[in-house]
Amino acid sequence: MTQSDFVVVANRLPVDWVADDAGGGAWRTSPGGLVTALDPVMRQAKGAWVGWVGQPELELDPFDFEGVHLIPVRLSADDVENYYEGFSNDTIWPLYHDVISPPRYRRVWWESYVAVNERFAQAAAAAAAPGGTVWVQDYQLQLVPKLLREARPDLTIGYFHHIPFPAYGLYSQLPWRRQVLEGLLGADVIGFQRVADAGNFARAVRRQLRFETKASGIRVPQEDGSVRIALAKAFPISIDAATYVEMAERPDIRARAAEIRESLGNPKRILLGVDRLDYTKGIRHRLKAFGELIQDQRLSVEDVTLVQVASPSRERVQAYIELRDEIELTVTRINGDHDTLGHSAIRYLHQGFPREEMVALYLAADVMLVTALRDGMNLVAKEYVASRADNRGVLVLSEFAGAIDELGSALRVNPHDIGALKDTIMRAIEMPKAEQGRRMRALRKKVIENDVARWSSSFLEALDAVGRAGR
Ligand code: GDG
Repeated sequence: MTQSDFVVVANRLPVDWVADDAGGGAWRTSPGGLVTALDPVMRQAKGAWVGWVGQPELELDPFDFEGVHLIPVRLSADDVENYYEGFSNDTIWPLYHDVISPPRYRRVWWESYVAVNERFAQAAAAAAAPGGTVWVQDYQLQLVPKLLREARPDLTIGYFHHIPFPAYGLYSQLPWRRQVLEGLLGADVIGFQRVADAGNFARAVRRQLRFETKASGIRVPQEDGSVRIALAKAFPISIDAATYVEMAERPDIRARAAEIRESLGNPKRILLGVDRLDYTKGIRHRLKAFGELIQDQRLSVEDVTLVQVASPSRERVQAYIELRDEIELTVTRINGDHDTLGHSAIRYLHQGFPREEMVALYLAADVMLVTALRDGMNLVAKEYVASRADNRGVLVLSEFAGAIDELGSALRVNPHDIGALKDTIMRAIEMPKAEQGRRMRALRKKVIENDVARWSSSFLEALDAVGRAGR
């Protein structure tokens, strides 16, 4: 079996199986920043990627695709129910997003999480060459760093956490809080989105495990009496900004943006929300504020339309089923009360769209509403900014999204404060062009300078420094 010097381990492989009409099909790279960011590193290092293909019960041999060695991990239907939908998405996800929805603690889910993490760790241990580097991604695989270190002490191990790490008072609810911290501390570098996330993690380690921390370093005692230093630091993720800039300049995409405006009846202002349909994204708060502005007659449906793309997500998890019902009831009520025959208050789309269409929507939108109640980073905010090469448009950004740390020139809002949210939406709608330009230029500078390539290279440099120190 071939081994690689660089291995990525993520819940999902970076490919989707696209079936054709003739009963066959083909693999296609799944669109996403992580794949793009790692592509050059993967090709150069002849890297391997360990992950699930996204379909239960499918047993596949490793295969090469576009220069990357893909190593599928099989998940049974029970694994999907307990490890993925259960522990990952109904325990960790709500707990780490400040219990916006109550987390459910079920022992059978935890047992499955342990078993599946062991399977991923074994696959990674087999795939990595002696002295190689392994980069583990995200909250589904928090136990992998420790398991991997036990199996392969020769490896340099990184872990990146894409979602928030909660304050200790919340984290300490987790019945398996010690095991998860120990799992993560198996890594040499543990990356977070925000400085505050890294701080919450270090505090949990001090309180639960009594390990000492100093600046970003955590002193992890080893069995032989020595001490290993694990680094817990912020590496804010970003997007492939150049691709968005390019797409925003394409004549076909610009024409499509004009067509979108036309099809909405050329309103004076278009507001846009783009989110996975998730309770963390604050879609209900956004709809409430917008509905009240129309009700109060501060806005008219003749002049302003809200386009809300809510892409389908985790549709078998109960909290998501209930959220969808609630949002769709709210949209229907607002539209029913206020639509005219020619104009709709809200254009709601429970669909996924190609990336070109997303950029056309960004270009068509005068105001982008990112009202997350808690979000690791929020890439949609950065995509909107990168797309606005015309230096027009206003970003309304929640202070609970990681992106606010870099995007201070956005209109900052606390989405729980509906009164403030309404006023901020009005301010965005009425903002003079000169102020739009000033703010957008500052935002674009940040996003273009700190793109996803810089994110991955700064993480890998930190990891490499630790690896070299240990050799
Ligand atoms: C997690 C963290 C963190 C959405 N709908 C469509 C579509 N999208 C794309 C967006 C964006 C991505 O999906 C969503 O990224 P976000 O960052 O906004 O949010 P999560 O999915 O919750 O991601 C988050 C991120 O990981 C990275 O670390 O920022 O905080 O929760 O790229 O454009 N893309 C297309 N059609 C859609 O309908 N093509």
